[in-house]
Amino acid sequence: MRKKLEISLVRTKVYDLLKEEILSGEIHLGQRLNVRKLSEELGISPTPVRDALLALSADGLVRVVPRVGFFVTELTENYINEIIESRIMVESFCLKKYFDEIRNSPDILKLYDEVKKVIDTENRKLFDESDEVLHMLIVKSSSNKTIIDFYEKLWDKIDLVRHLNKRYLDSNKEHLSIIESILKNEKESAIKFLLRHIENVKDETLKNLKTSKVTK
Ligand code: NI
Repeated sequence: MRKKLEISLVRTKVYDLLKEEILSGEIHLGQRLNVRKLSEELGISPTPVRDALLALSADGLVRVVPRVGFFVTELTENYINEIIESRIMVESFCLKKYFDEIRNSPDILKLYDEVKKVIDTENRKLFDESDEVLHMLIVKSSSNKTIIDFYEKLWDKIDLVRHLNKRYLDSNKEHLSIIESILKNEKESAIKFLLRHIENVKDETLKNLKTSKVTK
């Protein structure tokens, strides 16, 4: 019983560690993840490492090649299109259906200030944070646990491609337009601005994917 608990704790720790290294780019996209090497480096048995990698593959961050091994998911045009389509599906649905909840949320005004702060400071980290808050706010306002769970898993994949969006100051302006439309109670224009924003993110991500393959 106690042994089992320890194994699952180690697995969770390995999972968190690897996930952080993948999302931060410390472990490169497409890089092979060797179970034996990782377990030696971490000083633990291979089992929790393998379990953690399987959990990451269920999240879509790691790819399993049978009889070959584990690899960090490589970004392809198709993969990015899938992420973008899923975003459009969830975010536009939630913005449309839960518009009033979003508009009346106590977080929206705070977010508005944060987004304006990005304009003044041009701080990328601040942008990344407010980006996550805005898109999560739209989805979380649904209070639909199933949709929120789905979107949180999706966000990990969005995180994986986020460094490819270099036009963050333009993205920030788009966020501002979305929020201002919400605050002015202009639902149709908020939806229009959101869709345009996600399309722009897609174009930029695909454009930079083609030029950054070797360097990343
Ligand atoms: Ni955004």
